[in-house]
Amino acid sequence: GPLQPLCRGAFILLEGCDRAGKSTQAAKLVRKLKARGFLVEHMRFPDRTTPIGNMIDAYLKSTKELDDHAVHLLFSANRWECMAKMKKLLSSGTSIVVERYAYSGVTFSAAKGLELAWCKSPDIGLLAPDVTLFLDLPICEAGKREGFGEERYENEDFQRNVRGLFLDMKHDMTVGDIQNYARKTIDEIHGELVASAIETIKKCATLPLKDLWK
Ligand code: NYM
Repeated sequence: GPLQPLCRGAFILLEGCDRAGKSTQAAKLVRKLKARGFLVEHMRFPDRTTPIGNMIDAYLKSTKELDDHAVHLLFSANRWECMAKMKKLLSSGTSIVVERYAYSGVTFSAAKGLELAWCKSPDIGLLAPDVTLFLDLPICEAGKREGFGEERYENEDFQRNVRGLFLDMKHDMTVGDIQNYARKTIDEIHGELVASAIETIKKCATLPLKDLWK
């Protein structure tokens, strides 16, 4: 008989400035999706567990200095080295909830003054997210959160620049849709993320995977 089309998983991306609640929300989202019977894995960038990720970790903790361009390329390489795993998961029907991706890559480096087009180019052709959910917490709130200031980039002026650059990329991130999550409770945000994630999983099940910025 005719072959059943294989349902692929969805690539669900959470983006935002530092301390916006991405880790909290990603963990809650993954737990909820699993409880509803979906196959899902949680990933985050940078993936600090690989040799490239080790270098990035040392840079973020300021135990190592690196040229801005060089570290930008390391962040991108850290995504490329995960492509095979991500493609395999998605094609076998497992969805992935990912914290940060190329949008963080571009905004953080562009906020240092690197040219936007140059920043985007090493990430062209990565897997494209099916939906990008931007957690937009006001920077003054993020600055009050526990741990803010521990790592490189965690100061309010820099984060304000990063946020502006994220907002400039809104149109581009609308592979799915971007929403304003400011001034809502953890549970309200969670509810919206669950709804978007499930809608995306259903919508993408039989669509081909896409390439980023191509
Ligand atoms: N970051 C993250 C970048 O500068 N470029 C990138 O490509 C990515 C993925 O690393 N301040 C920055 C943003 C964060 C820092 O992120 C580490 P996290 O989510 O705190 O582990």
